Parts: sequence; C-alpha cells; structure tokens
Amino acid sequence: MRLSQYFLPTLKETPAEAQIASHRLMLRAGMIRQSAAGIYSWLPMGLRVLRNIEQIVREEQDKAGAQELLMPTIQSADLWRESGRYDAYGKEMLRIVDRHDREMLYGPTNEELITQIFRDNVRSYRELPKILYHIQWKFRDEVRPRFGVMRGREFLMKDSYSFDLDYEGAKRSYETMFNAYLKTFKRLGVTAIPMQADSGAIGGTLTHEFHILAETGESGVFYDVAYDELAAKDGIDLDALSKLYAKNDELHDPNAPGVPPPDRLKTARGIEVGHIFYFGTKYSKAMGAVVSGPDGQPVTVEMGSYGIGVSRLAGALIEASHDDKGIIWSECVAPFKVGLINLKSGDAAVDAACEDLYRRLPSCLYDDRDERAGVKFADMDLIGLPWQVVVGPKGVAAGVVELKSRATGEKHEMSAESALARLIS
Ligand code: 5CA
Repeated sequence: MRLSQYFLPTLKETPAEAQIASHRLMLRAGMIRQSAAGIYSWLPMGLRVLRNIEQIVREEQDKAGAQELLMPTIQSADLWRESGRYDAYGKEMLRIVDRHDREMLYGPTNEELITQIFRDNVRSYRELPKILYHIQWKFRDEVRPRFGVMRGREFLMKDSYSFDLDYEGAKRSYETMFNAYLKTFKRLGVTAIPMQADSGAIGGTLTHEFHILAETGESGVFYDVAYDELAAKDGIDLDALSKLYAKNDELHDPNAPGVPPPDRLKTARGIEVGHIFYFGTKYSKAMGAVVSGPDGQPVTVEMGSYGIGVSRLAGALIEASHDDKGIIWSECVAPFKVGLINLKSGDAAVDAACEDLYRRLPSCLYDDRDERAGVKFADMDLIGLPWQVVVGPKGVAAGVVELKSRATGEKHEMSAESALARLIS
C-alpha cells in the first residue's frame, strides 16, 4: 500500500477526550473514529489489526475443535423471556421495536439463541460433545463507556458455547477452552492470567477471567509470582498454573487459605480480555434443550460459554506495548509488517530503489509522500509497524538501506538484498 493513496488520517495533537494511551494512539494513528458514545468506526488501518486478532482467535478455536457459525445481532425478546433474562438484563440491553410492534433486541450475548439452535436440531447424545462459536458484534448500553474500544457499547466478541451430556464432559470442554485461551493470548504476544471469577449476569459455578497486565487496567489483580516464572517458559503447564492463586480485587481475601506469603504475592492491574463460564443446565433446562441419552431417557444438556473481547484486545495490546512515540505492534497482529520510508520522493535513484523494494515486500506500507523526513519518521513510529526500511540518496549512492526495529530502536545499514532476505522469511 502506498501511503500517498492510503486512507490514514493521523493526528498530531493528542485528542482531549482520550484518557489512556491506547485510546489516544488508536485515534492518532488513524485506526478508529468515534461515531457516538462507545460506538466506533474502524478505519482501514484499525480494521487490519482487528482482522488479524480475529484470525488468531479463530485459528485457536478451530484447533480446539470448536466450529464456527454466525448468529444475527438482532434477536427476539420472546427468546429471552424463555430464559427469564429479558427482564433481568435491565438497562444494559438495547431494546428495539420493529414495524409490527414486535419486541426485538440487539444481542449483548448469545446463550439463548445458541440454545434454541441446539434444541431445534440436536436429538441424540451421539452428536455430543459440540462446541460452537461465532465472532459477532454485541451491544451493551454501558453506563460509562470509556477508554475507546476497551469499554465500548458496540464491541466485537468471540463467543463459544459447549454442549455435553454430563458434568465430566462439560468439565473437559471447559478445560479445552481454558487451554485454547492460554494459547491464543500467548500467540498474541501477551501473558493473560486466568483467575477465578464472579459469574455476574451469565450465571454459573465454575468461571475464570483472563487478564492482561497493564497499569491502566480496570481491575486490581492479586496473583502468585510463580505465574511470571511459568509464563516465561515455552510450554504452558496447565496443571501447575491452575493450582496457583489468582483473584481480582473483588474476590481477593488476604486471609483466605492458599494466599501466597507477601513476598510471593504480586499486585497489579489487569484488563479482562476473556471470560469463561460453566453453568450446567441453567439455559438448557429453562429452554428445553434435551437429547436422548444412551438408555433412551431424556437428558438435559450441560453447557458452558466462553468469551473473548476481540475489539477490546486491539486496545489492550496497545496498552501492553507502546512508548512515547507510538504503538509497537508485534508481527502477528501488525497491520503491515514493514514501513518503507522514501527520504527523497522525486529523486530518480531513490524512487527506483524504493519501487523495487515495494514490489518485493509482501506486507509493506510505502511512505512515498512528498513530506519532510521528520514527519515520515514520526508517523511511522506512531503507527508502530515492526520494521522500518529507510532509503535515502546517500545510502542509495553507497548501496545501502537502513533497517530499523520499532521495538528495540536498533538500526543497521545493509544492502537492499540483505534487508529483503531478513524481512521475507
Ligand atoms: N456470554 C459470555 C461468554 S461468551 C459473556 O458475554 N461474557 S462476558 O460478559 O464476560 O464478555 C466476554 C468478553 O467480552 C469480556 O471478557 C471482555 O473482554 C469483552 N467485553 C465485555 N464487555 C465489553 C465492552 N463493553 N467493551 C469491549 N469489550 C467487552
């Protein structure tokens, strides 16, 4: 992509409404624009990141054996009356009336709809277990939408739902998702700490939240220092991990059994990027999701639900990785892998060297604008692509370009061919 043609409205000034780094940087780097309180448009640069996050989440769900489907955003109020949540959900639910005066709503989550789909289509225990998921926009009329996409009213969620014949099966599904979450966050380049949680409006007995550590996190977290040691290792030892103490500030009790001694107890702030629930037959019983068991008797299925805040993750990853100049993307979610800077657009030799690199780099944003070098450097640091290749008249004359790592700031001069060899792997 040529920057001269790209729709990338960057901002020099810090937007006054943004209180935290990720919100400021997403606005400044031309990723998002607010359209109403807590409702955002994703501009091309932001959408690329969102899609990359979504794809990693999708791949790990697929690997875990979950199957993707797509349910609508608009749901019928009657469905939610079956579970009793239509009244219970309160003001956070956006309620809509259609032209026939039928009550509808913009889905804040999908337990009811997936239970209906299951109940209408699955008859026998032989079809179990099943884990179904979708990646879809949700709406929750939050009292205080804030921090940009981190607490929006409209947001993108990956939500999975498991169906099993009995508790043992449901627990296996829960563990499968628990594992998939650890792998997902690891692939995204962050440590997410699973902690025992409160089940809130979803209901249930077994539930974990996954928190990315960041100073601006909304929740206080208390956890065993051994997490940091385990996270540094390559393979994740689930058994070891699940025995460690980790609680958010609402549930932390310094006097409870199992709390590590003060020198082993870490306090930090966390961003909740995932939340998983086992809730047994809460919805299946209320809505009649029943299969025939091995002995022909009807069995009410055991369920769980598993959410990841996909759009929240875009902000959370920036909170976890930025500096005073801008965003620092890891390669797996970066909108482009390389930013190519032409220091003298219009100079025939520099243009030719850049065009050649641009043609051969598969994921490259080429700054071909007629701008000062300082502006180009600042913009490239702001948008945070992992690699920068800088091409100027002196370098071209000497047969070298400069390769810079955004994360470390390290710069090396080398031939264009060596730079290409390093960047195309
Ligand atoms: N049905 C369950 C699991 S599928 C559920 O809705 N869980 S949840 O309420 O915890 O939401 C799942 C994830 O969505 C959260 O962990 C969080 O990362 C994200 N999320 C929740 N509310 C918002 C919001 N207002 N803005 C952005 N992301 C949100």
